[in-house]
Amino acid sequence: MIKIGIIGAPNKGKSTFFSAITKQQVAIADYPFTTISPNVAIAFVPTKCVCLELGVKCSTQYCDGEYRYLPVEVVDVAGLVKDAYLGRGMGNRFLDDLIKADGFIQVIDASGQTDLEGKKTQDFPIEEEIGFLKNELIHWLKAIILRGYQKYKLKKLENMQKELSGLKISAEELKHALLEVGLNPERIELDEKKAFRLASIIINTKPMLIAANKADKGGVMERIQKFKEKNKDIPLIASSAEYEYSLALAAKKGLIEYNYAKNSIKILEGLSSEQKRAIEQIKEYIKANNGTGVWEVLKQLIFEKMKMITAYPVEDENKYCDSKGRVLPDAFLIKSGTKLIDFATLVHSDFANYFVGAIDAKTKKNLSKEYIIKDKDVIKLIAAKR
Ligand SMILES: Nc1nc2c(ncn2[C@@H]2O[C@H](COP(=O)(O)OP(=O)(O)OP(=O)(O)O)[C@@H](O)[C@H]2O)c(=O)[nH]1
Ligand SMILES: [Mg+2]
Repeated sequence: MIKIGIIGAPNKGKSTFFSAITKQQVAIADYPFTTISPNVAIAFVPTKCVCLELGVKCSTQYCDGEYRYLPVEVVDVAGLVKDAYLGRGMGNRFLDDLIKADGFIQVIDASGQTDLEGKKTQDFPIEEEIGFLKNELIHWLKAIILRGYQKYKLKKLENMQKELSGLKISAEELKHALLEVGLNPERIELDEKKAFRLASIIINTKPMLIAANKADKGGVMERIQKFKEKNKDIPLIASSAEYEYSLALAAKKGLIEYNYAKNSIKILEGLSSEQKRAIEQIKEYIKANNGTGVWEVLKQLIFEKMKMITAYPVEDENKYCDSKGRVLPDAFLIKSGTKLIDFATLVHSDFANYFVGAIDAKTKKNLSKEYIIKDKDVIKLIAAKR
């Protein structure tokens, strides 16, 4: 399962964001360092299901007849402060673990009402908050790169990659970064400056999106708009984690029906007039902004930045079901460019050893091991009898 890390300075709404998407209750409060140890849970990201196109009905609770909900792991960590890479605050303790995430969401306080330490202020610049985090990540990665340097000094790329295993950097990515810094992948020689540049290139290749949070506050949308006009290349989406959180909570309490894929809210019986007013306010926001922005952040990160696609393995290519007759029972979130044989291995860890062939259930054509999976492919995998 892919892993998404929620990061940022203290008191920005990271845990609210986490709680809103995973429906897990965690500590949330209006002061810095509320979160100490990491929160980990699953969020279900919606995507249009292939059942619509095929004209069938899925036999799974993870499809609502239009959207398929795909599980991703989400991690919410303590707020990062300046010089976290030197051990300040508590950020560094989990940083080593966090880099294993496949993608990142940086939550910032777009209202500018908290500073880099999470303390109350006015008009704190968005660019400073974004820049600070990247700088911390680069310094911290540079330290990791140099920590193991003695083991791959004057040696090859493979030696360096082995030392940095766990960082989820492919040999290709590392080679690209080394060449860009002007280093020889056959004989690696580093100094502080080159290590910094290398770290910077690697951090910049990590898929990341910025949630410009607390956008529900007065004047914040205008503030975000102004920033966007000046910084067209910075990927930033307005969000209200607070509104999404409130909707999730109200739905859990049975006060409303809420479908976050369709942005539909239905107010049920039993709300006090105050609750009703609060929900109506959120409804208006959602209508004006096409959602709370929270799911938009997650969807854009996964489907656009990380270029993930979905594929459906079946056992019957005519009825699109498994051996028990369950229609489209599984959907896999995979990287675009994944080969059929690697998809098969994801479906069954030992499939590669027993692989005989595969059929495209939409066209009924045979597919080779080297076939590159397309989004919303429905595939029958054929294995040899064991
Ligand atoms: N208005 C508004 N307030 C928000 C939003 N998201 C979070 N908050 C508030 O911001 C404060 C901090 O929220 P948390 O989720 O605890 O923030 P955090 O980034 O996890 O904080 P640390 O764990 O201390 O680093 C709380 O008072 C939240 O209610 C939002 O979208 N809008
Ligand atoms: Mg927190």
